[in-house]
Amino acid sequence: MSVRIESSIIAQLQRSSSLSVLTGAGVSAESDIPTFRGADGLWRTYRAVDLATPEAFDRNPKLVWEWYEYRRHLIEKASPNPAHIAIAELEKLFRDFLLITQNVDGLHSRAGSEKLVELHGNIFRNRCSRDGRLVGKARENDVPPRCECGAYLRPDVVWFGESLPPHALEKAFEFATRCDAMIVVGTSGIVHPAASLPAVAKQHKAWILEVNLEATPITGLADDSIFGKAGEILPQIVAMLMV
Ligand code: BJW
Repeated sequence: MSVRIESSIIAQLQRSSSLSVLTGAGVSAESDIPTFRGADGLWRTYRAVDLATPEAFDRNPKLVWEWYEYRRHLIEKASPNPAHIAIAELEKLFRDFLLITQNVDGLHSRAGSEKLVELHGNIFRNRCSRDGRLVGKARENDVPPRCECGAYLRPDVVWFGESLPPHALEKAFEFATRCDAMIVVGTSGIVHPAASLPAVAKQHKAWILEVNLEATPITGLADDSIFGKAGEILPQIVAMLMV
């Protein structure tokens, strides 16, 4: 079923020369990757504090590693959906563009996005849990595998209470202060600092469009909201921009 896109939304995008797109787990939902907080979200089955904190890893590294292995297998089997593809196409339509994603699944890159920052890391990379160095090959005898220094490897993702990668964070906030428009797609808008980006963009006079199944804390500050599936709405926006 197609959702009606107001022509004023298209006109606003046509007036913009720099566009930022902020994405969350909802953008990958139509690739059958579970979100975190929805009805079928990961946090309904698993507790964030047991799996996505440095303390959880210290307490039970095997449990945490196996949970990430399970998710890696799920993501490996998945393919980018029409929302990822539309966002990759948006990149080509704007002179100045930045995709800021909270997703760790790498599906945006697989869809062809190039100008992107991954705020919460990437589930397919590993780093040493002792000094944070990225590690390609691991000693596989243990679960989790170990770095050559003997410490466990951990996925290169950002857990609660940890700092975000400084370069990605800086680039995202810098772009938010100077973009003309920001599209916020498929995020519950509650995890900071990512959730502050729309407010920062708005303070700097950007026009904000939210695309989500439902209202979120972003809805109040968004200039326009379209409620529905990202995989249906974003391709329509791209098609209307290309007419
Ligand atoms: C669809 C759809 C479809 C579904 N189409 N839409 C300021 C205030 C309060 C707290 C803090 C603050 N600053 C920092 C904090 C602490 C904390 C935080 O934000 N806590 C809040 C929960 C209260 N933040 C941190 O700890 C961050 N670190 C940090 O700030 O360091 C400095 C510091 C530390 C401590 C105190 C102060 C400063 C780190 C955050 C790391 C988040 N990590 C995770 C896990 C990543 C690894 C992994 O994947 O396992 O990142 S948690 C999880 O949430 C994941 C996501 O990227 C993130 C956001 O979730 P997202 O993407 O929004 O998904 P959902 O499921 O919540 O929402 C999906 C949405 O899609 C829904 O709205 C649906 O409706 C929609 N949807 N299908 C369109 N088809």
